[in-house]
Amino acid sequence: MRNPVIRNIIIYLVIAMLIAIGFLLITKKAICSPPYPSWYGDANLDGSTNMGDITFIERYILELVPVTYKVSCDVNQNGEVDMGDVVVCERIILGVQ
Ligand SMILES: [Ca+2]
Ligand SMILES: [Ca+2]
Repeated sequence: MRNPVIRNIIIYLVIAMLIAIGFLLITKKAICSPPYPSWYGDANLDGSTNMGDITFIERYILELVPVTYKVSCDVNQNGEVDMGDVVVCERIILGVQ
């Protein structure tokens, strides 16, 4: 990502979301729950869906992860990896639809 302004905005948004998620995780159980299949949201392919996957998707967006992970990072399966996939992953972790 070449534009430093956009990169900084993304970093600030990511930090804000991580703080919000951290707060919510204090009261919610961080597991993948139905109706999602067990692999759904497992961006880093370690067998579970958790905060590590959100970080992994964010690192993909910042081009810090090999492009070979595009399929697993495209959680909402719209063909692109963006903040929408982070939001879907957050919802999976929080158990909301
Ligand atoms: Ca995972
Ligand atoms: Ca997507």
